[in-house]
Amino acid sequence: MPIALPRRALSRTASIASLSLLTGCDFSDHGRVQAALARVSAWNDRVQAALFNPHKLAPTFAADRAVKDFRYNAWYGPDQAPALDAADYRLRLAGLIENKQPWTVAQLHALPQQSQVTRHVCVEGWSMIGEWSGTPLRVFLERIGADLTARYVGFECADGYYEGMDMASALHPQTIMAFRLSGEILPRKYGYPFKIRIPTKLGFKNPKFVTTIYVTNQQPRGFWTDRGYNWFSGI
Ligand SMILES: Nc1nc2c(c(=O)[nH]1)N[C@H]1C(S)=C(S)[C@@H](COP(=O)(O)O)O[C@H]1N2
Ligand SMILES: [Mo]
Repeated sequence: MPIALPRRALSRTASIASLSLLTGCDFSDHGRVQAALARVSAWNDRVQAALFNPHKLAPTFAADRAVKDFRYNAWYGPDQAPALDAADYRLRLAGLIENKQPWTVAQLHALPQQSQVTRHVCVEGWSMIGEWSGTPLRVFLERIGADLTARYVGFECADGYYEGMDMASALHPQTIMAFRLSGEILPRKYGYPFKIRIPTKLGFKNPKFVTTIYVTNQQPRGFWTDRGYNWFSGI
C-alpha cells in the first residue's frame, strides 16, 4: 500500500532515534532497551497524532472493487467468534457521556447510515477492499452527549479485545459503527452487531463485537499495543 512520504521520513527518524538510544544502552539490559523503545513508540504516537489531518480522507474505491468473501482475522478461529444475540445485546456507554442509557440493536439500526468502499490494512501483511455501512461515530457521540473535548474514545469487545483512539480520529468523517458488510447485516465472525470501521488506521484499530464505548482523558489500552504494536497506527 502507498505510504505518504512524510510518514516514511517519520519512521526513518524514529529508527535513527531508537538506534542512538540503543547505542547509549547496555545491550544486555533488556529492560532498559525495552523502556527506550517504548519511549520512542510513545513519541511516535504523539508526532503521528500531531500530523493527523482530521479532514483528509482515506482512499475510496468503486463498489465493484469490494471483496465479497472478506478475510477473517482474530487470534482464534471463526468458530470461536462471540455469538451475540440481538434479544439480549445492549451497547454499554461509560465515562464522559451525558446519556449513558444502553442501546439495543434495533435502536442502533435506526441511526442514519452511510456506506464506504475502503481498504482494510492488516499489520500482518494483507489488505483487502470491502464495503461497510453504518453510522458515523461522530453522529452517535453527538447523539449520546459525549464530551467531544475529551481526548480519547475507548472500546471493549465481547471476546476480551479492547482498543481506543484519539478524539480527532473518532470524529473523522469515515470512522463509522459498521452494521453491514457487502450490504448484509454484519456476519457474526466479522463483529456482529457492529465493528468500528476506521479506514485511516490499521486493521487492529477496528474493534469487532463492540460491547462498550467510553469517553475518557486517559489513553485507552489497545490489545495489540499491549503486545508491542504502535498505539496511533495511522496509515
Ligand atoms: N474484537 C476483536 N476485534 C478485532 C480483532 C479481534 O481479534 N477481536 N482483530 C483485529 C484485527 S488484527 C483485524 S486485521 C481485523 C479483522 O477483521 P475482519 O475479521 O473483519 O477481517 O479485526 C480487528 N478487530
Ligand atoms: Mo490485523
